[in-house]
Amino acid sequence: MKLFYTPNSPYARIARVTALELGLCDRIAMQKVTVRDPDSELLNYNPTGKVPTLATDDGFILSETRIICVYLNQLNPEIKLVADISDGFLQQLEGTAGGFIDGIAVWVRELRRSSSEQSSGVIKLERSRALRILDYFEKISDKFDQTPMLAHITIASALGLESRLPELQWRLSYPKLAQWYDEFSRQPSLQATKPDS
Ligand SMILES: N[C@@H](CCC(=O)N[C@@H](CS)C(=O)NCC(=O)O)C(=O)O
Repeated sequence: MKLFYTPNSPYARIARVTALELGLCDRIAMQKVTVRDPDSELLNYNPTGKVPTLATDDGFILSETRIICVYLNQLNPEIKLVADISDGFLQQLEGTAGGFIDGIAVWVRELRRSSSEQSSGVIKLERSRALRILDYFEKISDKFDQTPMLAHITIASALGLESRLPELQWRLSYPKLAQWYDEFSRQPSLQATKPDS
């Protein structure tokens, strides 16, 4: 198997942490690639050009972080990393975490555009979405634990974008979440996949 990634992609980070937590790294070749690049090697495999991409041993090319994590989890089903269908709370959290990272990623991308191309409407929308979700996470943070479930990994990967999103300034307003995040981030799989600041 081959996992295509970029070192700073929060989505690829989720797949990389998942592979580490499931103990699958000796079965997966990690292939660093470029994105948004017409010469990227990834385009020979996946027309979406997005990371993470997983090339499976049986010849399939998987896109989308959750699909990749579900695939990886079934290779080591003894660890339950993806929310089980019977666990309503974790499914809910996984979905909200997915909406959180999607919104933050849009916000970061918008800020990377030149200021004349940026949309203040998009930035305002994503800022309020992120704050709403952070309010919710703070309220339920006593239900978070340090188990590396997909929901937790997704939230941590999204919050890991803080270095590229100084406007977010979330730590003081969300102290319980910050405490959970700082402890969760100390785990070796999170440390090994830390984005460049
Ligand atoms: N919905 C996708 C999002 C993945 C994604 O957007 N990845 C970014 C890197 S963070 C990417 O590959 N961007 C390349 C591009 O936009 O062409 C997933 O869940 O995997």
